[in-house]
Amino acid sequence: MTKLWLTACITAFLSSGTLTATDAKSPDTYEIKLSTHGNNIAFDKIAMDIPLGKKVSVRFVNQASKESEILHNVAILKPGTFDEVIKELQKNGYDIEKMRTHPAIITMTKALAPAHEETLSFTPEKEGDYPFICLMAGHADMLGMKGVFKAKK
Ligand SMILES: [Cu+2]
Repeated sequence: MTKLWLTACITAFLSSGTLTATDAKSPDTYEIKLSTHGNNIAFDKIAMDIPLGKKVSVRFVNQASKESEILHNVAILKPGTFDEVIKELQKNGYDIEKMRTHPAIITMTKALAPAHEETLSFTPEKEGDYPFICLMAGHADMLGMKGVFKAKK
């Protein structure tokens, strides 16, 4: 009898656990649209507040004109790592794909041609300023193509 009751309890516990896990897979996603500022070597937004501990989805569109042929990307960095990322990028001759495995880079798009887009997502687990930068040669370091996501409770 006790055994049966226990089994029922465990089954109930397991199925409720499964339900919770399923629910946790579809939390509200905080959506952000980011683009270039037309043909300028700049993003259309410089600073944005984002919720802590929630999935943030960033849709980035290169809005430069087709004739401009300007490539852009977006890399989202761990707080406080801007200088080290730029140093490494300059050291490797602006090979942006080599940066993909850099420990300071949370996620990044590929180099995108005009009118192309890519969506990234990440979940800021710690309060702080998460820089987002364009890794193309000179864009972030010389022309200031960068901004910051401010993760707050
Ligand atoms: Cu750029």
